[in-house]
Amino acid sequence: MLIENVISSAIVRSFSKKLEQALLLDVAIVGGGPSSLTAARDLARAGLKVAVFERKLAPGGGTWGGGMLFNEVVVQDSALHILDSFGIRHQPIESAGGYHTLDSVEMASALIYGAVSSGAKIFNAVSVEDIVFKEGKVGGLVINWTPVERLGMHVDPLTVISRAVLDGTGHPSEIMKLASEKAQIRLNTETGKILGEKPMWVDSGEASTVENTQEYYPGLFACGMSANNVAGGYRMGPIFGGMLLSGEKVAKLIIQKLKA
Ligand code: 48H
Repeated sequence: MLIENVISSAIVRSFSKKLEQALLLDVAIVGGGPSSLTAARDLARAGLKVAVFERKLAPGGGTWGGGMLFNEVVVQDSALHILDSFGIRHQPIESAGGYHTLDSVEMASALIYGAVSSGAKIFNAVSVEDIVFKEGKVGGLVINWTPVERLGMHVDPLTVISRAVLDGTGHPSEIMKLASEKAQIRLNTETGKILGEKPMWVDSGEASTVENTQEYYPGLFACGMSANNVAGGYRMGPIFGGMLLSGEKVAKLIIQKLKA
């Protein structure tokens, strides 16, 4: 027995099994930010087969950096139950009733662990470069390694088939953009197109992030900043309650749809 060979073949075997099992999903999630990690955890807990495809090496999206690299974020009362369900600690802000600070590194790592330990699979360093759009339906994702994307290598992708696709790509709404511009889908917005994120207005942005979390085309959902960008909501800076509540809401909508 050569341990060098044992290690390498065990990794290849178990990764291949994990990826093969993720090629046919109930829910394919793009991006591992706070909203989609919350959704992934809730969807997996509901017994759905779910995987998150995250471009970066570390999932967590914009959580890690807090506000301007001060690694603390703020969450309001209405989302404390979600922090508590992940075991994330928080402290009240004395000067502002109803708001709390928390360590952004604790938050990112707890969200990731909560999603994975509930049964969601996370594929990091994987970029979603296209959608499957077949017979008028969004039916999955087209994936490739991030280094392949970054180096501009001409390497054909692989495909993931899913009953629902969730765009959790944050500010750029990458999947909704592909749907709107490349598949020429009419999205469920006022104009049928992406309306675009508005400037900072914290309370409006927090409320609209949750309101705008919905199915924008049969089988295609958006959460977090992606939903806000699609529906033209305001931004809110380093307050994260809306992201968590958006993830919680979209998981409920998807469960309702897939279990109907
Ligand atoms: C694979 C991709 C792809 C792709 C992007 O931005 P995120 O943290 O997502 P949200 O919406 O859950 O949280 C938003 C929050 O972090 C934030 O930015 C706030 C509150 N801003 C307020 C303000 O005023 O600025 O994470 C999205 C993730 C990232 O990790 C990307 O790397 C990943 O999606 N991603 N992964 N394939 N095509 N596109």
